[in-house]
Amino acid sequence: RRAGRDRGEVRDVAAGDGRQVMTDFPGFPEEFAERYRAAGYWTGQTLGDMLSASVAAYGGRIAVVDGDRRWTYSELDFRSRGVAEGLRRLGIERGDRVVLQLPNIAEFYETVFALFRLGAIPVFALPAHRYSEIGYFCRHTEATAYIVAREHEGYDYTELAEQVSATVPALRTVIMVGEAGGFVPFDDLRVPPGEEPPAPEPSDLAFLQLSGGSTGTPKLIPRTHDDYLYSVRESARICELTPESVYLVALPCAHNFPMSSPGSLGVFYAGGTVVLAKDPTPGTVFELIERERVTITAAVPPLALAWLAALPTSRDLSSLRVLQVGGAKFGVESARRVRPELGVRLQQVFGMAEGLVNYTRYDDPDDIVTGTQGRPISEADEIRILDDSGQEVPEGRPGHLLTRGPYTIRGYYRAPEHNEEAFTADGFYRTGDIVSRTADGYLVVEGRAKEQINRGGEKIAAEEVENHLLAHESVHDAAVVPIPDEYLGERTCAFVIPAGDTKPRPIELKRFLTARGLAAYKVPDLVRVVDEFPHTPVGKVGRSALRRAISQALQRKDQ
Ligand code: OOB
Repeated sequence: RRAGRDRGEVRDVAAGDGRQVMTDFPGFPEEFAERYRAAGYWTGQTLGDMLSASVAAYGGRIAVVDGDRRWTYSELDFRSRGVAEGLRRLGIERGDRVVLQLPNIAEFYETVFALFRLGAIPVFALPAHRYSEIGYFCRHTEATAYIVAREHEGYDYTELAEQVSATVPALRTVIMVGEAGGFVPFDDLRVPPGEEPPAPEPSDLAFLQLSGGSTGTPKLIPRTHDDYLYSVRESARICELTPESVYLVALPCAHNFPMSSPGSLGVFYAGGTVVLAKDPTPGTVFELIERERVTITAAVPPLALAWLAALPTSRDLSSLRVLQVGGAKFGVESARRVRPELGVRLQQVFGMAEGLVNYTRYDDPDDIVTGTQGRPISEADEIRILDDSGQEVPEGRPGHLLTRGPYTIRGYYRAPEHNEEAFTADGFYRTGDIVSRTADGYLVVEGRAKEQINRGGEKIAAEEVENHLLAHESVHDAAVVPIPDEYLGERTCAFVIPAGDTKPRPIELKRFLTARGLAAYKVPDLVRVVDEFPHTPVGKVGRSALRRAISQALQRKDQ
């Protein structure tokens, strides 16, 4: 093994020439790693080992359903070993980063396990991402390959793939699922399995997950086999997954929630079945619940509300036991509707790709299930709730949530400066969430301190959008803030100060952002051109004043 680099701890930028040695990301300090191993949280397995164990125990059972395709555990495993060999033949090796942008199709799992077996590092992009995001992920991780599907929801990814391959020098290979044009067809990877590649270390970096972020550039989250598997196993236990469980992936499969809370990986660990929904509309979802006898699924709040709004249905939903809701705050009024209207148990999930995940438990009383966002997975999850001056707040009072634990990262990937701010010296992650804690240790999300918009579970970093707006010649300054929205929880409003006498038109700015390759969900819903921004006493842009101004203006309009 190539020590250091594979562990993701030290990147071998030659020292000696006076340059600083660069670290990919801060790993868990040895003292903590030892403690987590001794406590049995980290078991020394890799995600590939996890699949192997399930193949041994449940080989003939169905692991994945995608339309008419039904793969058993043995078949998924065999296929992923073949794809691993196909990738190896293309020169993809251990430690290589591979940007993966696939919709909810079975190839996603085939590829992810192939990469895990090779010890190559998937970078999980979302289908909604465009050149601005994908180009950045490829460059920032020095990815050697990009794997994408030709088409999804009416969008043809060819041009995006061409643009990425033309502008990212380190990228050697673009692999396309479906009609591949000039790219490597995914089917070419499907060769007989080769010799078993040397297994990655459990403490190695397993993949890079995306952060919602609050900064100008998206941050990448380095998760190891050891830490992620712990959260997967515990999530499967808390959610009582068994080989009989049938989990419907309605959210984008690469997101942390449907991947590991307990998500598809929790199901693979437990020997159950993962069913992929190509879109999350009630029509598609209800049909799949009936046809596949789905027992559990996960939604963001607006999706859960859309499903409730589509009731009653002629579809038989009686197999469904649990609806998980998370990713954004699910209001108590909405939460109370789930059991009576859908006839299933609600589970609230408050998680983050950086680590910490909270669940309400199945045996919790109704007021906890509807009124809180759950409690941490592990007794080893350390929670601090602090006021602005860094003091612990009394029970029940809101404060900044900080956390540290056996599956929470100690720093982002290749972001040393940002890590200084986002983590305390003793390794706590500053989540940017404002929460309060009940006497029983349940967390209630009260708000947010980070400059982020949570648009129905989709996270938008204000600064990232502002930077794109500032690139427009008629924009002197920009501030992007959330505005309340009945359905999405929040939408985005961009305030802009014009650079000269010509006021930029909102539609023109939106088109400009789209043309710059910004994902559509990040394009502001509203654009307001103003002469100046309010300022706080310390001279920062008065974001809360802007939020108030736009909310009041919209309310006036509604009346
Ligand atoms: C999940 O992960 P991310 O990384 O997309 O976003 C994390 C952020 C949290 O810091 C919080 O601001 C917000 O999303 N959030 C919630 C929430 N769940 C997440 N805010 C209020 N109520 C909730 N239930 O979103 C994620 C990852 C794993 C499981 C579930 C969600």
